[in-house]
Formats: sequence, C-alpha cells, structure tokens
Amino acid sequence: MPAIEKLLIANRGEIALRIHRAAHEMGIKTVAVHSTADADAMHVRLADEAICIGPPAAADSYLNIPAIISAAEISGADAIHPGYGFLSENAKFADIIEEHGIIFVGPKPEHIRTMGDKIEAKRTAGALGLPLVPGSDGPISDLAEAKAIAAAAGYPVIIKAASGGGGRGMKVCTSEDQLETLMQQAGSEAKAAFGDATVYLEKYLGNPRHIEFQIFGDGQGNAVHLGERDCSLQRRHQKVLEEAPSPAISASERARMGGIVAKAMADMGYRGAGTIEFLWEDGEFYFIEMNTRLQVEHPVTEMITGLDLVREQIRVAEGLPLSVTQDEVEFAGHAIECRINAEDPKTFAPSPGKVEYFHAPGGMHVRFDSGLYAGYRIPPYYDSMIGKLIVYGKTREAAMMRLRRALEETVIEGVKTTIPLHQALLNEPDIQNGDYTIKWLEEWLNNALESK
Ligand code: MV4
Repeated sequence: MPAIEKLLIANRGEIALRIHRAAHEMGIKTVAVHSTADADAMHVRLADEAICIGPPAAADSYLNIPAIISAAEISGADAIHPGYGFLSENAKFADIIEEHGIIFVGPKPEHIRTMGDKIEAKRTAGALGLPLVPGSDGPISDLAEAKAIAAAAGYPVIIKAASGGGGRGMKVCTSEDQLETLMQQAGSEAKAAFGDATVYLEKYLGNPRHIEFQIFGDGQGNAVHLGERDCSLQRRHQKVLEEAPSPAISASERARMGGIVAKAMADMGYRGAGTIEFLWEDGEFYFIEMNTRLQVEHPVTEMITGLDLVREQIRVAEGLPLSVTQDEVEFAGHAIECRINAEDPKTFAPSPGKVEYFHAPGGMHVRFDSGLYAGYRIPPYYDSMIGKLIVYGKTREAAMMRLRRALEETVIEGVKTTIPLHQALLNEPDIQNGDYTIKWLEEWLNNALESK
C-alpha cells in the first residue's frame, strides 16, 4: 500500500474533526464531505477541500455511497476514513472503496461482514477462544430445541436478533411457558427493524458491567490490546460516561483477558481498530459482540496509553506495522469521558439551535473534542452529541476531581446540554466508588423522577 496523501473523511461532527487533526499531524491533506446542513461545520472549515454531497437527511448524504465515491474521485483522495456510525460498519461500502482502488481506513470487508452478523460473530469468537455467554450456537427456530437450550442455560434467558446489536429487538424470558410467544415477537420485530427474522438465545445476565477491550491489528497476523473501557453507564443503550481502566478490573485480569483477545485478533488476521464487547459478572467475562470501527469513547484509551488511535488506523491502512508491540504498550493513570449532548438534562429531549456563547474547558490533562464554536447552529437532523470532555488523572480520584473542575468551567449557552446531568452523577457515592453496573443509571434516573 502506498502512503496516503489525501484522506476523505466520510463523517461529520467531532469525529470528522478528530480524524482531520490526526491526518494533518501526519502531513496528510483532508477532504470534508458534508450535507447542506453542515456547510458551516468546524471540520468543513478546517479541511483542505470540502464537497457538498447532498441534503440534510443522512440517507441522501452521509449514507449516499455513490455521492461519497464521486467526491473521492473528483478530489483525488486516495483513502477514505468512515469514522463511527453512518457507513463505518457497512461491508459493501468497504468493498466498493477497494474496488475503486481507494484505501479503506478500516478492517477487511470480510471481518466487518462476519461481525455484523451476531451469530457468526459469536461462532467466530468462540472458535478463537473467547469466553461466550452460554446459549444457542446458531439461530433458533424450533420451539422444542429452544426449550432444551434454555433449560440447559437456565432461566432467565434473552432472545436476540442476529442482525441486531445496540440492544434493539431483545426479549428477556423468565419461564418456559413464555418462550414461544417471545420468540415469535422477537422474530417479527427483528424482521421489521432489520429485514431479518433470525434470532438466537442466551442465558440472561441479571446485573453485569459492560467492559470492552480495544484491540488493533496490522492485517498481517500481529495484534495488540490497549486495555479495557468500562461503559456500563448507559441510558437506552446510549453511553453517557466511559472510563479506562474499569474500576472492576485488576492489572492481572487485564493482562490475562487482553492476551486472549489480542491472540484471537492476531489469529484472525484482523486489520485496524476493533472493540471486543464483554458482559462482566462475578469476575467472569462473556463475549457479546465485536465492533469493527473506532468508537466514540476511544480517547480514554488514548489518554491512558499515550497512543493516537486514528494515527494507528492510518498507519495500518498504509500497510505499515503498528507503532508499538504489546510489550511497549504501557498503561498509566485513569481517564474519564463525559458525552455532552444538546439535550434537556432531565427529559433528554433534543435541544438543537444556535450556540450563543461557548467557552471550552482547558488546563492540564483536559481534552475537549468538539466542533462547537460561538454562533454555530446545531442542526436538528443528526445525533445530539456535540462534544466529549475527556480528563486524565494519575488516579481515578484525581481524574474525578479534574472532571468536576473542567465541567464547572465549560460554558455552552443557547442550547440545553447534559452537563448538569454529569455534575449530578459526580456527586453520587456509587459513581465516586466505581460501584455501578448496566442497570445503575436508569434506576437512578427513575428514582430522581419519583422523588419529585
Ligand atoms: C445481554 C444482557 C444480559 N444478558 N445479554 C444490550 C446491547 C447489546 N449489545 C447487548 N445487550 C445486553 N445483552 C445477556 N446474555 C444485557 C444487555 C444490556 C446491556 C448491555 C450493555 C450495556 C447496557 C445494557 C443495557 C441493557 C441490556
């Protein structure tokens, strides 16, 4: 693979800016592609070239493959970075890019395809030696078979859509007499949402943490792990706050599990950035899914390892080796990220509109990834995340104190944001102690509503 000279960024918002920054630090020119709603975005201003690819609706712009490929051809871009969301896990998009002789800054299309099918992903992970949640090893259609698998796993069980992910189309089943109805419901909901009625079955874990390992492969049989992130604080499958390392994991557990995931990715010949998601309960890891993209929360990993993950993605896309071996990956300190959304902090109703005033937090070990500026109009058509505040500290306690300080000095006027939610969370003893699971946030939000 030749060196990349011009990179097209097929995304928007803070991640488009994040990718532009890494590219420019490597001497690579950038092409922004944007919808008409994003003509005034910060990354569009900073990019070397900008091409409008369509109207506001994502289906007509950020998901418009012919428009994006045309923009790459017209601008002479030799590589495309998909960011996260949109086309980032679309194997067909990766195929088409490579068919045009353009470098896809991402995994091999076959690996995107495999991991996009949750049943194939589980089968592959199991074959590579990752620990799985007990359950069916393929699709379930036959009721008698489902009953036998559920009885062996033990109730409650969960029925999931093979084409799902992100929590959509899941059904928890507490007893055998509900199984038939819930299987049918899950199947028809999956068909409606994903065009595929295939479902599978797992033992339901009642109160786990969501812990994910960051991995990187060079596509030539070498891979490293960059430790884990704890993403248990979620609301309706949207992460709210992430941290690295997980408050629940010791250095020896990290090394053991990290070794297993890195070996698996090396054996697979994986290329680029990937995240292996686990549920963690009673000291055990259970693989659930793999994400074949850079994730929103990647900066917490960057803070504790000192590595630039977008730079690593570009390196391996160019055919270069990773810049570190596993022995050279050092974990130091603690990092926390708050997702700042333009939303009402109590109702979570979106709050797009004009940013009348903006002051970014700063100071030692504070990072604010955002395309915000005073006067910017947050468009109503996309995800409400407008920025990420990431802080680093030598210890978790130091990081929490710094986060409190950085949130205090952030000023965003004109739209509502989730900053007050983060401030309230930092006052909770369970959060201060790292004592939370995937159920914690929604229970806490429910209690806050009831006590009014
Ligand atoms: C589970 C589970 C309990 N047991 N699987 C939700 C999103 C999808 N990636 C997997 N999810 C879950 N799978 C078993 N066998 C509970 C969840 C789950 C969840 C997982 C991670 C973070 C937040 C969550 C919130 C609700 C349910």
